Amino acid sequence: MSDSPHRRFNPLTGESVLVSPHRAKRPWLGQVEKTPPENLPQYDPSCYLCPRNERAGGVRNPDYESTFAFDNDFAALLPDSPTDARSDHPLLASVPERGLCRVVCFSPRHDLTLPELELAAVEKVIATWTEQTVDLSRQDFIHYVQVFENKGAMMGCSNPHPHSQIWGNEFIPNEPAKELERQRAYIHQNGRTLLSDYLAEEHKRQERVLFTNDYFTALVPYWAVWPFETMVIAHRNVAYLSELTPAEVNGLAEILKRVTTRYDNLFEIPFPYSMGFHQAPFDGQSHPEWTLHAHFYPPLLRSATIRKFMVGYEMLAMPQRDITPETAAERLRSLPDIHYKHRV
Ligand code: H2U
Ligand code: ZN
Repeated sequence: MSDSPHRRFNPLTGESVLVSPHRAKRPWLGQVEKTPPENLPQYDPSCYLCPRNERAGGVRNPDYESTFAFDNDFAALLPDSPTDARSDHPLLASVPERGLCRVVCFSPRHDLTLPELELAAVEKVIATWTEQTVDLSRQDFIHYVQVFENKGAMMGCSNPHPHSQIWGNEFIPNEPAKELERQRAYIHQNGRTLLSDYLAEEHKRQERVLFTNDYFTALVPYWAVWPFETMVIAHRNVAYLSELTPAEVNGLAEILKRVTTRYDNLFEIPFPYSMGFHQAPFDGQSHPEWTLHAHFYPPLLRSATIRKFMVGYEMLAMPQRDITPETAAERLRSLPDIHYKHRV
């Protein structure tokens, strides 16, 4: 089946993807991307995220030595938006939404990305995401916290200085809302969590698993849409970053470093992606159905300069992919764990 066109179902969202493996060899005369800049300086005086520099809003960054979190100067959500304005027609529906947005710098070094950081520094990044999640979730109007990283100009990232964002929302956003509904329905029907059953099946088959340690597994999901999409899934049934033990944080850091190193090694460039963690909502309910996981969505398709476009059929009908998730997993598995910049 995997060589002929078929549809795959994503049990986390309830949506499907069309897989057309026979199309992978079609010629490309379309847009070619610029490769990301290499050999950045350790400190850039014009960077608004480097230590001691002034940001766009006029605030000066401290002389920070590991991670650094601050309130986004151009926040998409505000804590004090008026809550009374409602629309007066069901076809013109809107509700006010409050929230808080933060930026988290991974390192004072302008030139280092996640795969190039020491393991202890990646653990520190996870600790900061965790603290910030806990801090935002303490606000009574925040019911969901989204940790995410845009990496590379191709993904709309505004600055190569390694950083991520955290948005705390009043309402559960679309993607986590779909996952909540699907994971809930699954545990009600089966008495087990969706992602633990999925992990067990993937470990049995070994077709899409990239690597695993005692606490986390990285794999190309069966229903992946982006060519080299991956997921990192917790082995234990935890719903929040704050539930991770020190050993699990260490395991997560190791897996994140390995995934991003393989990505960079694939085309020997700082590999662009959007990634983020899906934690359970902070809605005052318990979430036994939820398994903590991360998604990586990288846009590149067949080289450092040819990306996948989500246009045409994807915009009007449904997502479609050419290379199979199994082929993508095979390619990522075959790459070394040593970053190409560190190779002797
Ligand atoms: P990206 O992850 O898309 O690069 O976003 C960086 C964020 O940094 C962006 O949301 C914020 C922007 O609003 N920012 C500041 O908060 N202060 C600045 O001085 C510039 C950018
Ligand atoms: Zn910088």
